[in-house]
Amino acid sequence: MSPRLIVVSNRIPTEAEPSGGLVVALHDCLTTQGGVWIGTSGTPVKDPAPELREIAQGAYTRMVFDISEAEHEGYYLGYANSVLWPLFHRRADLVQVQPDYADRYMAVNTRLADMLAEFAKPDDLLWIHDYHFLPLAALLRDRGVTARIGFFLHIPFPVVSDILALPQANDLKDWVAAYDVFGVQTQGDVARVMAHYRDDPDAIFDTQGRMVTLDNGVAPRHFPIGIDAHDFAALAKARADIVPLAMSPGQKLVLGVDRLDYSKGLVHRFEGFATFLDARSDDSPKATLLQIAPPSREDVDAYKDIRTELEQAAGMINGAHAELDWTPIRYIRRSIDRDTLASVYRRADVAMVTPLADGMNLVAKEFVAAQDPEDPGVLILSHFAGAAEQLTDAVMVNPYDAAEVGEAVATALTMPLDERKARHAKLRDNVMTEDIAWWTDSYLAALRGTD
Ligand code: GDG
Repeated sequence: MSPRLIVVSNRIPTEAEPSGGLVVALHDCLTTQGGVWIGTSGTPVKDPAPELREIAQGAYTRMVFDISEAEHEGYYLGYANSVLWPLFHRRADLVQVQPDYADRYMAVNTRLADMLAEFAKPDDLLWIHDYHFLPLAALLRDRGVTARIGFFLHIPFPVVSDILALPQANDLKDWVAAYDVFGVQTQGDVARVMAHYRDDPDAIFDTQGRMVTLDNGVAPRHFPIGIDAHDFAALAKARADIVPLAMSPGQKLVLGVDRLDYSKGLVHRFEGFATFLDARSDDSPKATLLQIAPPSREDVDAYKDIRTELEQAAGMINGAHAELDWTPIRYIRRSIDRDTLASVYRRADVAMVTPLADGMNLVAKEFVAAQDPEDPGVLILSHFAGAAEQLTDAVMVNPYDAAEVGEAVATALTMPLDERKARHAKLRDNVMTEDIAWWTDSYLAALRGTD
């Protein structure tokens, strides 16, 4: 019998049939091998009980724990999303340092560690997800837990110089080193983790001076996350024509799909698209950038600013370039359902995935999977998306360089079919092979120590 798997993530799916790549993948592996999925209950309460509460049982069990209003502010909105998120996305300028943020973050992690220490058995496998729970293994080891504990960081690991802006910069090393597997998205992330330990007397180096393991014999490893590519390709094909897009014949569709987040580079993207518009001649194709941007974390100040900035940029660009039959930027600030999204991906001629920093970016992979291999669209991809390590046949751009982004749009819109097919075939091959099942299998093999 395989060991029981305990997955911990801030949010857990509440419906019996979850949707979304990662959630589905974890659901599938828990369903197959049984286990427990633990997360916060979602609604802050006055007086959180120090116990895990079972909310559903089936092929696996779902358990939640409560957090207080003050913890929601300090742990979730504060330390996780106003300290760690900006810092790890190279925006130290947006970090808000307040003493109670770190205290509340530690309070939530400590309470969870107490509950897990009581709950976990020595032969369980614990798989902790993301920046909300970085200290968990260190806290569990303090409580005598000997089970194997793995961590996966969905967002980029920061550069050493930025880590100094972290209120608990000294603790981060111990937090990382307490895991049996410290998983990150890319080789670049592995190098940044390693760099953090360069002066650590206990780190072990190879003959070329490269660090190979942390002091507990564990090395960070990269596991680039994938999508459920076969299913998504089938969905996009089946749904190709379900949505009327209100485009005139000959108009081209350029697509952006991102949570409304400053790390996604949306304002830079609009500016890049504007340089394409500035340079186009009357007979160039009329292209519309359709940006789908569901709001997120609206209680955090930095997210309010980005919304205003983006709306101003879209208004100015449309004011300058729109014609009676053509709106160059269409911006939808809400979520659309997955079938509709698949249909829009399928019909887009170009996707702009131009984050300033991104752990992986699943939109790039979804676009590739959704395209028709016989007449594929073109992916424009930022060097700073984790996906850039795998999707090297995209048109690569520096998202800070508006002129380069504008030229990439022009190149993508006029790319000959042969080149589009050749690039897409290689991209598709990667997305189909290194999919979400490959990712969960490789991570779990490492966590079991059987790889
Ligand atoms: C974090 C890391 C890493 C977006 N708008 C709609 C919608 N979406 C879906 C997309 C995609 C997902 O949301 C976004 O995933 P990303 O990977 O692009 O970005 P994050 O949310 O920031 O995720 C990231 C990821 O974790 C996994 O490790 O890749 O780097 O930041 O699936 O399709 N879905 C629907 N309607 C929308 O309007 N239905």
